[in-house]
Amino acid sequence: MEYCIGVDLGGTNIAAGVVDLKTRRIVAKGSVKTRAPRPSAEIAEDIVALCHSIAKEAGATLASMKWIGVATPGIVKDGVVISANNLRWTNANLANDVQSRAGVRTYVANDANVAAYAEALWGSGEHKASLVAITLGTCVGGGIVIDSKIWEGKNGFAAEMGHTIVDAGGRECTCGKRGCLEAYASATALIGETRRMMSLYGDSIMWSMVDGDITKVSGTTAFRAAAKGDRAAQRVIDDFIRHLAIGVSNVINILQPDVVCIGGGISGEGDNLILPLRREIERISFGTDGNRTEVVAAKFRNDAGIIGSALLGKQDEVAKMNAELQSIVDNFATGGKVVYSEPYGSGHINDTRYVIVERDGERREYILQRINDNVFKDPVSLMDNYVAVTEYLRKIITERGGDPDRETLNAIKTLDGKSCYKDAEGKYWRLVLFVTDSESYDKVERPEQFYESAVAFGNFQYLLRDYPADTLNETIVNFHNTPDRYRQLMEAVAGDKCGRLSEVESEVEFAKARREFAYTLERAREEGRLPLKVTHNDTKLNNILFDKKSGKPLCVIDLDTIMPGYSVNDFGDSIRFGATTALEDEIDLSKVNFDINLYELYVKGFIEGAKGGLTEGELELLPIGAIMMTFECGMRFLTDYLSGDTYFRTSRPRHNLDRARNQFKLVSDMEKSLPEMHAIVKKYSAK
Ligand code: ADP
Ligand code: GN1
Ligand code: MG
Repeated sequence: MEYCIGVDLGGTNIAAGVVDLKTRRIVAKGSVKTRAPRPSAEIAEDIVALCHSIAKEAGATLASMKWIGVATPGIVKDGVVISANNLRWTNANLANDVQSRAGVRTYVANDANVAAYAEALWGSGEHKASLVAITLGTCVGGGIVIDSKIWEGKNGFAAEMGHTIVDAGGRECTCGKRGCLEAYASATALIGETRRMMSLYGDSIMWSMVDGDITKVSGTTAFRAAAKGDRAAQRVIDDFIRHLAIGVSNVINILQPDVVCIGGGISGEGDNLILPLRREIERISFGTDGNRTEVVAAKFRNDAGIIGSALLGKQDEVAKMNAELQSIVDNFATGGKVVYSEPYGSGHINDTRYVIVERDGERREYILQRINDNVFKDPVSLMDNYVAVTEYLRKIITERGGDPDRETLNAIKTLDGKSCYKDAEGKYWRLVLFVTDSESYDKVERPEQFYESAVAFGNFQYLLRDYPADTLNETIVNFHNTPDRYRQLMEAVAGDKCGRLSEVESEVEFAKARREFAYTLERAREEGRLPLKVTHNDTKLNNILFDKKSGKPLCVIDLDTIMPGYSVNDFGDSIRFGATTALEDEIDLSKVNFDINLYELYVKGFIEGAKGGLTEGELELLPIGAIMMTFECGMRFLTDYLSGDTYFRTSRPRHNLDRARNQFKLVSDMEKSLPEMHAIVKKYSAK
């Protein structure tokens, strides 16, 4: 659970929400009246009470929150509200007032900065290094985020875009100066101008739109009328966009950010606003075509305050993480500045991060992985396999005119020519080209997708049919030796290190009843009915990357366990993960059922992909491989549960036990379907 709280402190209401950083959802929400003006300590009391109540509603406690973030009006520097007119505060140490009462690390920032932060991390600035947000509301606010950090300026006054001057000596602004952007581009200004033009043009259709009542004019009136060809309205809009474009262009010419995002109520106009605004900005600002600052409408509206403030703690986290990752990336040949990083994927073994690295003004995407040295005892010989196999595949892909940067993995060499970097603590890291525009799935989303993944895994084996098996290192000894996995389970049962045995007795019985079965493939091998081949050994659906555009399989990944093995196990591992109605993590076993239709699709694809490369013995043993891998995986989860969850990554208590039960449920289903499973293999191998 990664929960934190975002508080949106306004002049009238205090709204707060518990935000789940993993799912990006607000899981509980609440609000109370601000009753300003009151001292910061009093308001902090109410904020903390509200935080307690929403934490409870989210099924958690305040103490379990990672942090609290608060968005406040006014000028803020390092958690202190220097001044806030509508709260009547000067130098209020709100961060401290909340933190000391809540006992949870608290961050405070200006509300426009917070809205910019939501947008930068989870909105239009996601994966970008810099974003400037301009909020068009009653006032015009702004926020600057660079490398996931809000720029407050030396005194907290930064990003006051509304008071940059777009017309020297022009309209009077509420701040007392003349010609400020706010006097032209706020909702207030837009409404004022709409009314003024209506007074000048009695024949404007805007009059009928407001039933002749000028007090009914809103920020959308002129936009709607202009879309219908009303000239007076068009003049309002042109004037509005011209000034806004000057304001935005000034920002672009100074900062050249990746993104400028326009928020606030008026941004709801969408393309009616953004398209002409972009045209005008392109005309008057610097930038090269194809590589200009993007100008977009904000993704977040009402929840920007809660989401953005809930994310405030990321500033410290990201800075720390980037510094750590930087010291790793610096050792690779195509190093550069780490401008972005985030945990990535749902693998159970390695520590995987997506990173963006900038070098010579160009950004490149990578996957940076800390190789799990608890699982892989010799990461260097693992990387020898990895590099040898990927170079072999690269050649084949290049020869047949494919894209070797996307159709296979590519490890970047370290400065001293090695394929992974060993840090001062003895941890091993690899940097791999990120396969662009790709995604992986934890569950089959479309049946054809499963069929296609079967062709891809079958074909992967086919491509490696001539690869010299004896040159490969065994990265995990006895990896898919099921009798040995059974032995390990019995050892864990006998040791009962964590006192969990009483909880899993029926699962242990389930395994014991299949002791003989565990030997089936090893016996077939001894009897010469099952050849050893170069196999992948971890053929879960999420170890294939699909092209985001075409939806087709692009690249087989997770090459840590390429070793001599049985093709029927590669087949079986895909079945246990994919030919089911639920995720591997599903707790409700009534939802976990073997899906024979998906099984059939996979059989068809795997046999096709193998291009006649499967022997009669292998074909006959495919259904056994499916049950074997499911049984083996269930035993592995159970063993790990009994041993204290040291192998597979878990994110909740009993996670491995739930997974074991899930797999055993599938084993039972498959056992019942075995005759049908054989018949299906026959159907497709006869062709
Ligand atoms: P694990 O052994 O922990 O499963 P993986 O190597 O499979 O580690 O990586 C975990 C996840 O990261 C994958 O399921 C995939 O979503 C993503 N991933 C890994 N390598 C790449 C890559 N080169 N490009 C894009 N995504 C990748
Ligand atoms: C692990 O690495 P990942 O998450 O793709 C495991 C597989 C298991 C699988 C269960 C090296 O796969 O063997 O079948 O979890 N990989 C290793 O989901 O042990
Ligand atoms: Mg994986």
